[in-house]
Amino acid sequence: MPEATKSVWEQNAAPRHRIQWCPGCGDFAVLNSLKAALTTLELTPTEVLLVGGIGCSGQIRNYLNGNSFYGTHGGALAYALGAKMVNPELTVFALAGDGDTLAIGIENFVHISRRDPDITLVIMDNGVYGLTKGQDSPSAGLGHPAKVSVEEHPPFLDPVKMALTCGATFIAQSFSGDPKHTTEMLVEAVRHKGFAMVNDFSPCVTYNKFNTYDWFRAHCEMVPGGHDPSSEDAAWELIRDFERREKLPVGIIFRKPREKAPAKRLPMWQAELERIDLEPMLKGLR
Ligand SMILES: Cc1ncc(C[n+]2csc(CCOP(=O)(O)OP(=O)(O)O)c2C)c(N)n1
Ligand code: SF4
Repeated sequence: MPEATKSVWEQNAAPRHRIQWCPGCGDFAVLNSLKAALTTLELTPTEVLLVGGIGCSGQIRNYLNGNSFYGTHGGALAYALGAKMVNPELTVFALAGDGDTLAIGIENFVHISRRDPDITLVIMDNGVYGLTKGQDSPSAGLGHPAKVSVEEHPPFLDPVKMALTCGATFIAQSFSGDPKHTTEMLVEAVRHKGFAMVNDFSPCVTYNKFNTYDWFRAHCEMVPGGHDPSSEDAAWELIRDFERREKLPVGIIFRKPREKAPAKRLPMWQAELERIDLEPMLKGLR
């Protein structure tokens, strides 16, 4: 099974999805890390749903085998939640940009963090709106706004602080320049039973000339070995310590067991779904 799974994830999805990212985009490494994580987890494409955001990052689901869904900008988490509620057996990913998650989709991010469903969110955080040609996103400057923009800029919105404030139970960061570590974070995120966020720093080489690979290498620092991710106080202390030192923590910042009961399909939907004949829909896919 692992070998079969490996070969299926290593292939790119259908050839009609020619990769459109700019050479050097950080999203390539996230794609490879996702493939490696899905292989490690021994998941088959039919067990997985990849919900893409709208943006360069959201294209990632076009390049992977597996069920996938493309909705409206900002909606990835809402669609992911809906799918998980209907089919709790699915391993559901929302794969989106920082603009998608922290601007137009911010309400979904807040309330998914509160509800804590068993979904993995991967943010490809490049500090800009890549697809629409490089406007500032809420994570512009990634903590250093004054240096990145000629205009006065509101403070950086930190997805880690947002997720922790709103009740998410797994919060990690990674850097696509270290794909092995990104893979580890993705595996841990999927294994977590609850809402898991991995904020991956994924450079936009075309429009963000400030947060470059070298900039991330200089600013990302591993969460120290002695950190206790199960303690919310320790997570806040870690965040403040990194902020003071103008560094970005990569690793697991917070992880605590989910307190809510595992999701079950509502009986109403169970009855509804049992009545539906899936055969005609599946015919074209066989
Ligand atoms: C409702 C709506 N508003 C705006 C847009 C235009 N739009 C498309 S992608 C995008 C932002 C992309 O930035 P981000 O989510 O950070 O992803 P990236 O391209 O950087 O990976 C915007 C504003 C849209 N498609 N739909
Ligand atoms: S514009 Fe930026 S985010 Fe989009 S593909 Fe190119 S490098 Fe990647």
